[in-house]
Amino acid sequence: MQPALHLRRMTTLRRVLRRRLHPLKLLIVALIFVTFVFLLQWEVGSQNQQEDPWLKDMAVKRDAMLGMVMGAVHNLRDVMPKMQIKAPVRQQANTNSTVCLPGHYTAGELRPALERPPQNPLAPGASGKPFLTDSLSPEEQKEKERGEEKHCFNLYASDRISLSRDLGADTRPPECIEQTFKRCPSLPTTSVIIVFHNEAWSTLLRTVYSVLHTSPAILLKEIILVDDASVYDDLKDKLDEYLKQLSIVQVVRQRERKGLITARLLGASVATGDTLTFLDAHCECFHGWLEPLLGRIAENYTAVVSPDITSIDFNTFEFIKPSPYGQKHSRGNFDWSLAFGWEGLPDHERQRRKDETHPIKTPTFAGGLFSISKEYFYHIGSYDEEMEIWGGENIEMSFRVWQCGGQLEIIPCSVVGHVFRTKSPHTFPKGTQVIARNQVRLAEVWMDDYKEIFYRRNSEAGQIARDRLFGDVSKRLDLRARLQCKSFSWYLKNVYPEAFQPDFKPLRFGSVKNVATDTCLDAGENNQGGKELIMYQCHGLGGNQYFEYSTRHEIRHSIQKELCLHGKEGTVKLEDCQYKGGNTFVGAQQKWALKENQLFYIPGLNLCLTGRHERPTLSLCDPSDRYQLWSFI
Ligand SMILES: [Mn+2]
Repeated sequence: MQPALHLRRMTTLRRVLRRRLHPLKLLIVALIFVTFVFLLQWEVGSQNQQEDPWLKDMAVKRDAMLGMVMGAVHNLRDVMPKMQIKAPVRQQANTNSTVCLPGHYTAGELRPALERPPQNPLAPGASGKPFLTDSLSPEEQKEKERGEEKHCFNLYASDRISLSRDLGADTRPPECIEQTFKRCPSLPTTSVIIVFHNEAWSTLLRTVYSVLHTSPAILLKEIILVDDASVYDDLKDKLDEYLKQLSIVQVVRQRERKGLITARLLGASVATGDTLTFLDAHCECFHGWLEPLLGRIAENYTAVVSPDITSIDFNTFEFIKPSPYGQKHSRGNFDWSLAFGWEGLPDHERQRRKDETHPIKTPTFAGGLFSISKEYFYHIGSYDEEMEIWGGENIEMSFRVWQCGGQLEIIPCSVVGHVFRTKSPHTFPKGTQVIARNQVRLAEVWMDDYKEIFYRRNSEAGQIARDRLFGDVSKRLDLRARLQCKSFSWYLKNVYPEAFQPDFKPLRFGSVKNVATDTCLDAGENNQGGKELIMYQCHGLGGNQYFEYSTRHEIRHSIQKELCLHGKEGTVKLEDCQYKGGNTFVGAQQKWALKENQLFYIPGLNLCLTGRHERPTLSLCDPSDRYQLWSFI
């Protein structure tokens, strides 16, 4: 009896003890938890502090301690009741199923597809230097002029510069030169697609060799030349024959001239790389141009990236090299006639970038030179296949990429030269109406109500829109709906808040016709502000003769820049508008009243606009003077 009772007591005691121990365990857990939370707070709090050795030491100790606490927490986890819902285990994106090694690519791994043969440093244009062709014999001069007429650049010079010329030392900023690229996720491969139409042999082949000499072999899948129905003989069989020695280069041909957009789609359709890199047919690539573009896409699959485009002089073929100290960068913009332009970076964008390896966000892109993931290219709607020839496709793609969740960037460490010409040597098969039609298509699909601002400024486009002569856009609207793309006002607010937004409904708009002379107020050629206006025959096309009487009573000529009719002691000029949105306001010189609907009157100066002289001026108001009567037509 006795021992049995004793035994029973012992078990009860143990049970009690066990029960008693339970709250104790909980207390330990709670204590550890509190310490853990405290340490986490510390971690967050110390993130912005400067790192000095003492702090670093502390941080190491703290991390060790944190490790111990975490270990304890893990050990005790099993005794705690499983009531808490844990955060889901983050799934690794499975885009890169191929095994890749840790670390960074070595220079050896990134050897070019084709080693550049030794170059004579004294040869014409060597090291990217200018080739001067000022003192030529009469025959040479003739050859030069013939080339210039055909291509609008100095073909004579280009033909004498090595197809494999080097561009001298790598002058990019040090952080670009020293930039290395992770092996994991690996850099994607690329297919370089070059569209050409009647390109000169030497510029086309120099572009090809330049890509081969500067692109790592492991990244360059192929070069695809797309011939958009060239008529020059040497670009046919001779080109095919010549390219047989370069197995990585192939030519696909478009029999009928259909333009850049269809040609690029044709090139993309045969491409086998992970990414597509579009180049013009008269480019030269600088040291290390490809890796930063592909590196950015590896980092962000939705990034559509352009190199920093530098100039190859169309007369001397000098390659303008980047500066080691970095340069004032530009980004792409657009005006309300939907023309692409360049502008300096706003302060917030400059401050956001820590060094030159950081991408520049850009509202629009020039669209000639860029890389994009091939999958993303199709996902985001490649190009509007019903756009013709050329024009507007870059603005279309800019709006589309941003509104549908991607980003458009310029990568300053990637430098590619391009021969910028002052005019195009090519004919437009159907005239400029093609561009207006392309622009209407993009406005109809992406710009919502803002399209009216454009239509007012381009009468031809406005007419195409009203007559519905822009073709079927339903497929593009479907794409916009399917990708759940954001509105144009979202784009303006978030991507290009610096853009001036003109009135949706100006009080008056159109051309301003003088009753006495029957001619129209005209900004004159290339008036960027600061110049007087002219009187010119009314053409009804908008452009230089487009003015609007704004709700703030300015007479705005807002096509490229925001310019306003500005009165000053008898003269009238176009000046930067004083009202720029936000807290700015219209000054007395830019505030107009339309008296009796026909007198353009500045109350601040008590003067009226007159067309009596060669140029519009200001004079004392006289309603009986027909030269002072104007009307919007
Ligand atoms: Mn070009």
